[in-house]
Amino acid sequence: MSDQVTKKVGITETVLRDAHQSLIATRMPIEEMLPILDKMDKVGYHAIECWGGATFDACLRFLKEDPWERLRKLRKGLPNSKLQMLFRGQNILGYNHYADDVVEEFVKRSIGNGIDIIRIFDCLNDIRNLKTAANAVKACKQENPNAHAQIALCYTLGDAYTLEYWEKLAHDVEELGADSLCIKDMAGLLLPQAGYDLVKALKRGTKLPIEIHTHYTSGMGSMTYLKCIEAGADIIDTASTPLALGTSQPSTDVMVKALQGTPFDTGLDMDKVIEISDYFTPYREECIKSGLMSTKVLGVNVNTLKYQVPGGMLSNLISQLHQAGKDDKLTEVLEEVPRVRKDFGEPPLVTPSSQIVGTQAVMNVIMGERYKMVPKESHKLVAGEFGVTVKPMDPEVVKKVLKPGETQMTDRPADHIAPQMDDFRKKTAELVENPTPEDVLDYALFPQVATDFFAYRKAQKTGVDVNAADKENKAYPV
Ligand SMILES: [Mn+2]
Repeated sequence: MSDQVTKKVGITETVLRDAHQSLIATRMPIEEMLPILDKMDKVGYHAIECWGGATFDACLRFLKEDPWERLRKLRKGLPNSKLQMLFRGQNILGYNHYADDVVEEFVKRSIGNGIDIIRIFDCLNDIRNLKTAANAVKACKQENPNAHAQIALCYTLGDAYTLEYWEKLAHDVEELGADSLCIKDMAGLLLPQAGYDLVKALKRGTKLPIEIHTHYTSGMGSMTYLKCIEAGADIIDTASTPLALGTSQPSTDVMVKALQGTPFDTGLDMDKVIEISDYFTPYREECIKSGLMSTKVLGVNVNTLKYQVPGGMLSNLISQLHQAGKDDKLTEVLEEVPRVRKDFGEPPLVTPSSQIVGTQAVMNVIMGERYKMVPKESHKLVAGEFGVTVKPMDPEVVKKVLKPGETQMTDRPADHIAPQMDDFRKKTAELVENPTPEDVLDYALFPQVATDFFAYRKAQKTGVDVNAADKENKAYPV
C-alpha cells in the first residue's frame, strides 16, 4: 500500500430521494425528514440527494405537498450541505421533450430555491439532450457559486457499450462543460470487475471527478463500489441503512465502516452516521407494517442480470399484465424485452425508455403479433423524437412503426420545439390567481396533476373538506 495515493472518498446520501423512491414509491413526506435534518447537516456528506426524479410528481400527486416548499424547507434545515437533484435532461422531470426555455427556467428555479448539484441524464445517453440543462446550470454560478452540473451516463450492457464507448463519452461530457461525471447504474448491472475496468476507461477519457451510482438489486453493489474506488472513483451514492439494500443503494454505514482506516477513508464520523440510521429505523418498521415497503424489494436477485430490467420497470410490467388479466405472461414479456430493445437500437432502460420498451414488449406478447399495436411513445422513439440511439434500429421495425412517407429525425429533438413558457404561463393563470413562476413549472410538467393540486391547495386555504371534492366533475365545494 506504500505507493498508494491516499484519497478521501465522498459519500452522497440518498435517503431523502432515491432510497425511498426505490423502496416505498417515493412516499416519504417532508414531516418524516425535518426532525433529522440538523443531524444530517453535520455528518459531512459530499452531498445529500433530496429532490427531482419522482419526488416532484409524488409530492403533487400523492403527498399533496408543494415540491418547491419541500425544497425550501430542506434548504433551510441543511444550511451547510450541498443539495442534489436528479434531472432528466430535455425531459426535465417529465416524460417528453420540452423546449429549451422550459429547461432553462426549471434549472434556474431549482437552484434559486436551494439546489446546488443537478445530476442530468438522458435515457439514450444522447449528449445533445444534456447541453441546454448543463449550460443553464453554468449560468447560475454567479448567483450560487456551488451550482454544479453533473452529467450522468446511464449504464447498460450490449454490443455497442464497449470501454471505448464509455471513454469517448466521458471525453464528450468534459467537452460539454460538465463539472463532474456520474455512472448511473439503475438496474444494478455493474459487476465488480467491470466497474473497475469502467472507471479506468472513464479516467482515460476525462479528468472530471467520477461518481458511481448503483442499486443493490443484484446483490453486487458494495463489491462494485469497492472495486470502482480502487480504480479511482471519487464519490459513491449510498443510503442510510434502514432504507438501503434491495432495490435501493448500498448502505452508507457499511461503506463508511469498510473504508475506515484505508487509503479511501470517507472521513465521516461513524457515530454520526449511525445516529441517522437510528432515526430512520422506526420509520422502516412502520413502512413494513403498513405494507408500504414490500419484502419483495428488500432481497437481492441475481436474475436481474439476466433480464436487465430495473426494479421500477419490473413492477410496471407486472401491473400492466395484471390489468390485462395476463399475469401468466411475465416470463414471455421478460424475454421479449431484450428483443424490443434490440429492435429499437439498444437503448439503456431508464425512464422514459424503460416504459416505452416495456409497454411495447407487453403489447407484442398480448397481441400475439409483434408491433401489431404500437403506442404513441414507441412511435416517438422510433421517429427519433427522443434523440439518436447508440445502434441503428431494425429497418423492418422502423418501416412497420413509421407512417408512410415519414422519416427518422436525426437532429436534436428540442430544435423542433418552439418556446413554450408563454403558453404555460397563460394556462396556469387560468387556474391560479397570481401564479408563482414555480406554479407555472408545476403545470408545464404535469398539467393534470398540477391542476388537481392547485384545486386542493385552494380548498385547503378556504378551509373546505377536500375529501368532499368531486374530482370527476372538477367540482370543489367552497
Ligand atoms: Mn437510482
